[in-house]
Amino acid sequence: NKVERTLVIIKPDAVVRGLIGEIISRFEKKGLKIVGMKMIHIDRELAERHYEEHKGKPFFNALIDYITKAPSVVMVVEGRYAISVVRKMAGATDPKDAEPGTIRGDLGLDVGDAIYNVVHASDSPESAEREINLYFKPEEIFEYSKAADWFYK
Ligand code: YYY
Ligand code: MG
Repeated sequence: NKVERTLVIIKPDAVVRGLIGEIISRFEKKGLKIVGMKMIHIDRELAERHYEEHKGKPFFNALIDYITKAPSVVMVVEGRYAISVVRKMAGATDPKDAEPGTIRGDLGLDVGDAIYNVVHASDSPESAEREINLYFKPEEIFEYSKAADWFYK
């Protein structure tokens, strides 16, 4: 019964396509708790820090162009096994391979110079901690009860 926090980014392609509500709604319906959320236009410096593990790869520059092309919505999402659950909800990296039922499988297909795939989700406890700290100050993350919390206690 491990409660985790993970970083989700609703990427620029999803924002300009009007999919913010659809994506947030999936996490809410699953029973995950949004404990931090804001819209930001990610700049190149932040993008390069976020994706530092991919520096030097052929798609790196196109990936930075993509993620800085329009505003994003960044969220801290909390819940039981949230890191792996949200990765599963996101689906495979390339939307053409992502299963229907997943966010990428249902909402994406076209790509640009990089793989435009609607959302980012942290892939491990270490990256979740690093990425949450990259985008959020402690006072931007909230603790609150949801209506159904009492039921599980
Ligand atoms: O974690 P995830 O987003 O599913 O994929 P990563 O392998 O970490 O790659 C990060 C990001 O880079 C991916 O969401 C799209 C882009 N990308 C790409 O444009 N081309 C690739 N061949 C691989 C990844
Ligand atoms: Mg990744």
